Amino acid sequence: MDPHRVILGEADLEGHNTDWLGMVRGASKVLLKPRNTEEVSTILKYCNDRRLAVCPQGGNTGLVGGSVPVFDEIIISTSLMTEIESVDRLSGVITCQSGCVLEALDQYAAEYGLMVPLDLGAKGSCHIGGNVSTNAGGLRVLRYGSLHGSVLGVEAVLASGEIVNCLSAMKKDNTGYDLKHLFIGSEGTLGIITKIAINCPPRPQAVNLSFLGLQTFDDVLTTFREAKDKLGEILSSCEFIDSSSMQCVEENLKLKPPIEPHPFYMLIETSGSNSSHDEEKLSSFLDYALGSGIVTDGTVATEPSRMQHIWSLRERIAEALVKDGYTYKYDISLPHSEFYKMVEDMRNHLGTGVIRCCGYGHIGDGNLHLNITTQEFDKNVLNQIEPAVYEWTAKVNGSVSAEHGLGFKKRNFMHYSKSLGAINLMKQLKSLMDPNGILNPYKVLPET
Ligand code: FAD
Ligand code: 2HG
Ligand code: ZN
Repeated sequence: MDPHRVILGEADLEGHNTDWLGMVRGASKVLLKPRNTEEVSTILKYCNDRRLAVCPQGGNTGLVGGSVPVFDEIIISTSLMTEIESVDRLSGVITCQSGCVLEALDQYAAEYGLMVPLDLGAKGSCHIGGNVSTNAGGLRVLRYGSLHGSVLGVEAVLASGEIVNCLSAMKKDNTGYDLKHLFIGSEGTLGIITKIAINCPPRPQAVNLSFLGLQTFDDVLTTFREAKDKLGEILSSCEFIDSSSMQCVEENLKLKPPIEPHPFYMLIETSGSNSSHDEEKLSSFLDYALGSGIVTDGTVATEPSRMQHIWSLRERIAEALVKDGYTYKYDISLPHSEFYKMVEDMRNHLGTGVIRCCGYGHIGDGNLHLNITTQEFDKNVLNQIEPAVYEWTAKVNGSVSAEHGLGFKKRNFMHYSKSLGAINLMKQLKSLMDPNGILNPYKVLPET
């Protein structure tokens, strides 16, 4: 490999040894940048034969410490694996290498009138391989479903260096076990994903975004239900933000919401193929929502720059929170009936010992982002939050990781959402596919 593809210097490795939140730090001394599947295979075979541990890394935007080494694992970066192999305009399937940056891939899809059915705040740096490896959710799961549905094929390299080609571009393929699903969401512990075939829907020609202010969380739920009923097939996103999250964006990023302060805000997006039809539907939904009082203020954007501003209020909350100091981050699935009670209970429980305890997220998917911040890490605060937050989630049959995965930080909490039998089967699969345990060790599976 040429020297530009083997990174050895401590300074050059610093950013790759540290996660996006700046909370998890490893001490790798080597980062390799393969260009293709064969090179990934050669590297893994070499490492496996010598029992050298590796950490696959995409855009390093993961939020659970899975993308950085724990000790001195060799980092294998997909940053040079950016080739797009094919686009089928009729079926909508794009086949590409795993290092394509999500936003760049989506821009490429746009040239063919298609869109990548996944969007998230980290789109400018995350890789499609990282997205698939974490089964990232994001802003449009409500409309397009999860990557388990959109990803049609995966090519991956096992720890031994063996290449597993499950790169079908067919919408239907029932020939035996659907092995690609093992790689989707396994966070680099079962193989390194080298190529992906993803189903891309037509790019919508008409997009409208409304930003709403609401007085109670019950109103948020009613508005979501009404939006599903009244907007039907054109509803493409339904997100919520509480006032504490919005205050954080205002204070730390100096962004301003387009309406007066409210206890809750919602973003409701429609996407379709006929603007007058969509606008009519959205305006009759808004007339209803404002007329019945479930929404007390709102604005609609159709121009790209206004939509972008409104989206940034939502997408940049994670960045705003980091500026408070230390963030205790929880990404949980909850039944809608219990959704905001979790934030209120936690806020009461923590009292004034924290900067903020806020909730926002993908209300359309039942996915709450509960975030608590303090100036610096405080063990007492952590002990007040955990394990209470996980016990609370388990009691209502929620999930302790809705979309970010388990990585290094959450692996020991898996049992709150998975049975012992399921965890044991996962361990058996890991032993079968990576018998020497070289692939992203200390991640996903619990320590004991
Ligand atoms: P990395 O962070 O580099 O890696 C993530 C995991 O995947 C690691 O375990 C790594 O080892 C593994 N991995 C990476 N590439 C491969 C590969 N080719 N083969 C095998 N394993 C691999 N997530 C959501 O689900 N929804 C959101 O809305 C969302 N918004 C975000 C917003 C911001 C601002 C940020 C910073 C993060 C957000 N995330 C969100 C977290 C999310 O998991 C990622 O951003 C994204 O999916 C990770 O992609 P990445 O390329 O950065 O992967
Ligand atoms: C989002 O939806 C991301 O903005 C990040 O998943 C959530 O940081 C978080 O809590
Ligand atoms: Zn999210």
